[in-house]
Amino acid sequence: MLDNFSRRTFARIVAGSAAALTLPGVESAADSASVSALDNHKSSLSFPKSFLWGSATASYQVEGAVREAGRGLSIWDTFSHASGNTQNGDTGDIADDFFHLYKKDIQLMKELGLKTFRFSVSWPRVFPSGVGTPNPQGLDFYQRLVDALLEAGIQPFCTLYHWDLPQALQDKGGWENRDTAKAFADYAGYTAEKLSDKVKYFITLNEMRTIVENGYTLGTHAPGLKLDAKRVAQLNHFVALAHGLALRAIRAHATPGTKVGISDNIKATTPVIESREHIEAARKAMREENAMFLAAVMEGRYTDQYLKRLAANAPYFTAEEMEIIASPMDFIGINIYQPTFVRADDSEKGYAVVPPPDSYPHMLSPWITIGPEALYWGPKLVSELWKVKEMYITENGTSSTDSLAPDGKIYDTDRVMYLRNYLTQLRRAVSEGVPVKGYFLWSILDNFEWADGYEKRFGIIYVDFATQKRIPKLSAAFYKQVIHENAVC
Ligand code: PNW
Repeated sequence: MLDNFSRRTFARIVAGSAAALTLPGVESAADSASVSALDNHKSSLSFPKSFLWGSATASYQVEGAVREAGRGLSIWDTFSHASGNTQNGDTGDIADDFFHLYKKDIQLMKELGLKTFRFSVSWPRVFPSGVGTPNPQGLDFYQRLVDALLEAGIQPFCTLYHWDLPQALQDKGGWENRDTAKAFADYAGYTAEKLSDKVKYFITLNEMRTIVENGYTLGTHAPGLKLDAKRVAQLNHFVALAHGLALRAIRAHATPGTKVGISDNIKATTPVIESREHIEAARKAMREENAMFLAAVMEGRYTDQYLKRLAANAPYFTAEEMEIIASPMDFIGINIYQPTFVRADDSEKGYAVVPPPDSYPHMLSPWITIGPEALYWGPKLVSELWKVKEMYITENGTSSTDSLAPDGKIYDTDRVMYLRNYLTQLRRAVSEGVPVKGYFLWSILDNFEWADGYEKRFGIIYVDFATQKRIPKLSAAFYKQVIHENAVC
């Protein structure tokens, strides 16, 4: 990596001295000066050669075809079809029809120059009732998808759980039932065995925090439950256990050399000011604010403060379970959309989380407060705290109004602003040696945004849901250039 940067620096010095020796024509002087200034600026924003530029989706958000090829029902079919749960009563019945249109969409990815694509497998496509006999047609779809990606020169990253739990398992208690963790491991081992000849990277669970908080605490996501703190803490533990069991099952069944990790939406603790005391506070907060998952997975224990906070609501767990949860991973994926600001504090914790003031700027989705530094501090603190050697930003991106201009195009300058600033901070981390090896923009296509239905668009490619027409947005042109130049532009 350093090699790459120093070669560029050398090239810049050579280019600079050559320019000084030639006398430019009067007319082009200003032009060439600004172009070379731009070149210098860009080379200072470049990424290592092997950096994996990607984009991400999830099965229920894009596939549609919910009643095809033997697929069983998931909790999202049930939840989205019940009234009042999603914006405008939207469902994923058709979504982007990716199940049928994937080849065309991969063509679009290829035109952008994507090096990798993160998709998720729908558990009820592979095991319609969660356990038992697999449905060969389900797996067949993912085999064709992987083949098409490889043919386009795109490295597949496979997530095994992005929230579409088989309804049959929810009927038996879902993640509150310890058997679900075991069922997940069986499905994960089976699927990895079948795909790992062609897929090198597997992610067990996507966003454990969202599964537990939105699905079982707030009730805003499937299965729409609002459980008490004790039940939540216990199922939180089973979700972590599911990750560990699945990781071991994948290792037991997949081709040697397969890499396994996680995608967690950590609280990206960010110092309010970059001073020694606030940075120290953010470091402590990274561990404590992520004690329910990432710290447990990395350390094999729940922090003392976490257990103290939960008191009588603390989960029941065994030493053996904690060891399973902490089975060594090959990489960590983190999803970061917004910062969690932290300041130093005299309290026992030694830090305080600072909620955003009402006037704090955000993107179209109010929860996406703008804090590009989160993409510097998030990966930096995670890698320092737990000595991580390989990391990926498995999601980052934003919603935008995305209205069609009179010329039929979408000029999403706000999304470009967001991406440019976040990527600049990511580059800052990478240039300091933080081992982030790739970045997945959420998302390649507008899609079913869970409870927000189709109203919040996150794609860099616009989807007209009535016709399934795709229109690349300005942000797609921006990302194409970033990938092409391997630099923030
Ligand atoms: C992630 N929050 O969800 C998911 O992994 C994607 O499926 C989703 O489409 C994307 O982000 C955009 O929302 C999140 O409230 C949902 O902090 C909510 C939050 C974070 C992530």
